[in-house]
Amino acid sequence: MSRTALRICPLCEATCGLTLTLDGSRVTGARGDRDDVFSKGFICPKGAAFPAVDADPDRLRGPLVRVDGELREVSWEEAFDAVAAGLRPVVERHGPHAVGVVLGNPNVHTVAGALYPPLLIAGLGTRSVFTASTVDQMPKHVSSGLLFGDAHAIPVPDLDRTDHLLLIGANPLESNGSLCTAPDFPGRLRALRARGGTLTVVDPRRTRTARLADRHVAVRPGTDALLLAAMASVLVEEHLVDLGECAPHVQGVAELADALKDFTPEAVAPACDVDADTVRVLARELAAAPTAAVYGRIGSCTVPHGTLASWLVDVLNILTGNLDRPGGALFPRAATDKPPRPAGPGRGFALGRWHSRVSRHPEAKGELPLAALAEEIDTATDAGEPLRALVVVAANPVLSAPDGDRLDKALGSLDFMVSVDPYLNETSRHAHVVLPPPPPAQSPHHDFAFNTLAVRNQVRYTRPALPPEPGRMPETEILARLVLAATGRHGTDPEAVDRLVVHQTLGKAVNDPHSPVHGRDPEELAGLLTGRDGPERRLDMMLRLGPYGDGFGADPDGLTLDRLLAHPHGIDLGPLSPRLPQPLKTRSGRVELLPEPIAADLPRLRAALGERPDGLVLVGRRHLRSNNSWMHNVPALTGGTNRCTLQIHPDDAERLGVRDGQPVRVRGAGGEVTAPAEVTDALRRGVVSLPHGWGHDRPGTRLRHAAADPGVNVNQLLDGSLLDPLSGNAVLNGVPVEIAPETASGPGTGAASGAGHGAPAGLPGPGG
Ligand SMILES: Nc1nc2c(c(=O)[nH]1)N[C@H]1C(S)=C(S)[C@@H](COP(=O)(O)OP(=O)(O)OC[C@H]3O[C@@H](n4cnc5c(=O)[nH]c(N)nc54)[C@H](O)[C@@H]3O)O[C@H]1N2
Ligand SMILES: Nc1nc2c(c(=O)[nH]1)N[C@H]1C(S)=C(S)[C@@H](COP(=O)(O)OP(=O)(O)OC[C@H]3O[C@@H](n4cnc5c(=O)[nH]c(N)nc54)[C@H](O)[C@@H]3O)O[C@H]1N2
Ligand code: SF4
Ligand SMILES: [Mo]
Repeated sequence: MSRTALRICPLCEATCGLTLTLDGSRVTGARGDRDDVFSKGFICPKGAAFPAVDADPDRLRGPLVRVDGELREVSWEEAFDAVAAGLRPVVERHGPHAVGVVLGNPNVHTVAGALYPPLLIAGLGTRSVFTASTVDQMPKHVSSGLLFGDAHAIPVPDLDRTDHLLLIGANPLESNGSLCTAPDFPGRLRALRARGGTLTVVDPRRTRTARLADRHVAVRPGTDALLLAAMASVLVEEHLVDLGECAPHVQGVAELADALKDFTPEAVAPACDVDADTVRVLARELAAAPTAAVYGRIGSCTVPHGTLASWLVDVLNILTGNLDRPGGALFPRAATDKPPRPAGPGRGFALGRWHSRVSRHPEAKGELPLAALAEEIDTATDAGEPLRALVVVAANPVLSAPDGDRLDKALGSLDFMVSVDPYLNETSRHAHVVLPPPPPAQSPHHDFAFNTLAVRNQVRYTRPALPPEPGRMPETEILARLVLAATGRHGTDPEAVDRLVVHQTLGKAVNDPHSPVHGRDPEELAGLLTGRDGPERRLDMMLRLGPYGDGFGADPDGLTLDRLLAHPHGIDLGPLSPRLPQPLKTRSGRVELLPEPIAADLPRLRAALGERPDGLVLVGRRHLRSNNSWMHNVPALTGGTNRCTLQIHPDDAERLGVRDGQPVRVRGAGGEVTAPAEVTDALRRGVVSLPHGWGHDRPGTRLRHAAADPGVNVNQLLDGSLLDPLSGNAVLNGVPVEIAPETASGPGTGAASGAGHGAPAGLPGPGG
């Protein structure tokens, strides 16, 4: 007998509502939920493949523990015994910083990933925290931290109402959007054009998004900060600055104007390879549009001036009066946001409160660069102990971070490593204990992270569509037990973790004069929480204390978990609305337009004015039916155009003697890979492109389909030394490479074969 269940899709940031068809304990189909308040029936090919992703036979079914070098299936109890026995001695002998915590992207797509990793980090007391943020959006956090005093206050383009969208280094037709949660992003872009709005895309590739645009600017990779700085300087020079309603909340306009005056269109044109007239037009169009939003993503973040480019995106929004106004870029208000606090000066945002041990990289948002993980394990210094143990949750840095070969070796040298991961992959194969979460249909879903980045305020929650299979443990419980095992409380009831959080949160709330529960008894409030388990009670608490909450009775019409459960397709909370000055937490209580660390980084940007390297540079790309490193094992999502090829412009191909389909060797500072050429004029000259997340040819993994067509790891071309200095974000785009057609004697003969896992002669090897 088949039945249906609702499930929010966890496979990308668009958070579409799915209607799953279930047969017994299997998911047999997925379609878009037409009644979903936000996604209204939209689904993409990945969402449609949810049943195959969920049922992948290579997903691990139970925990594994390494015994005599071999991973063996054990009971959950034995697995957590092994975690406690592996981690505690490291903490006791070498201190908490010797245990690293590595968090990957899917943590923002799970309830468990939102609720427990902060407790793990705080409980361990480690400063050795590395996440996918530093190969992704850390520059945006740093820029928001400095501008607004809150690293999480990220303005989101008002896609549905804007008249003009300037999109930089993003390809939402393939990625479905990022730091801008918008189910059916492609449809929303078409609607923008249909209502007479304009779309400009800045991207070195003529992407599917660029093809939809009114204007495509094929900028030279890595130079967006220059382009945006020149646009800002045009606004100043041509008296087009108009802060609008946000003027009273902004300081530093004159200082900013002065700091940017060297970045004229003529000065940046040679470096950006965008003519000065175009830069002027881009600035004038932005200023002239009734409303406009500038939005930057991966291509503006994972570059040498990522923080400056991210800052300039918002600078342009501010200078044109588009920050915090409908049709511009606004701060969403999620149902689980912290209770609103009164506007006024805050604590500000500090950078570099500590540093990495080896290269002295400053922390940002409590994190060290993922690109420095390998050296923090494999290099001894006087500045403290190297990492001896790792807790890895939902991360595959061997493929997603620079120089996977070096990290691969380093992981193999750890005293202890535990991975919470459904797969035995390039990273988890090194673990001493692997704790596999259930597949998504057996897990609950709420978008703690993405609702704070959504183009419309709304709230949705889906309970597990299927009960856990025998032998499964919910990921929330896995992580709660992991917190206990890592912090010397192994064996305690995992619900105690949630009880403690509830106790502490309510204790704080009742003491806060601005809280609706001020003066009440926390134990009484805790008793009012509903939900069938600890994580649900925590969600109930967050909803009730949040900006739309019932305040535990203070507002009887307010939000509670019960109320949310009564709305299985979600509750719409309205369009984004102006919120300034409430979100500001800077010391001044205002938007600080030219923060000191930014000003101090501008000379580096000025130096880039003169740079114009003439070699080839590499950029990445995403494919609609893929997701970073972990979806190449699903046959329905691979093949066709989703292939690990080196795209190259026909003129470059001809000059270098490269034919379409021929294997080419690509060399970078970190190593060399060989991939088949795909000659296409969708790239600008001088730029080649390889997708990331491939390279599934290491031994000891259990990814049978992926291993059959492994592709190559683009991040092997990087040595981990190129970072955006303010954020510690890895430079993944605009990286210099050399390429040559494969010769018969060269390594790797088959299509997309790896070049072996050592660095080739003449290039620095691991550790060098
Ligand atoms: N060259 C280059 N490199 C890049 C990028 C790029 O554009 N170019 N992009 C970067 C970006 S934006 C990101 S976010 C990173 C991603 O980097 P990572 O987060 O390291 O990589 P993912 O491939 O997302 O893999 C995450 C891991 O989570 C596991 N997983 C999947 N579902 C779950 C789950 O429900 N629970 C748990 N516990 N685990 C799960 C998968 O098996 C996989 O091992 O890669 C970065 N690397
Ligand atoms: N299908 C699919 N969807 C995904 C993912 C996936 O792997 N596959 N990953 C998810 C994740 S973790 C993230 S973070 C998001 C990312 O979401 P997006 O940022 O939209 O991702 P990309 O498709 O990589 O788009 C980045 C674009 O930047 C361009 N670019 C490269 N260098 C430069 C540069 O220097 N300047 C400019 N202006 N452009 C440049 C590239 O050509 C590319 O088109 O996607 C998410 N969604
Ligand atoms: S767009 Fe993203 S969230 Fe929506 S169905 Fe596709 S993968 Fe899932
Ligand atoms: Mo990402």
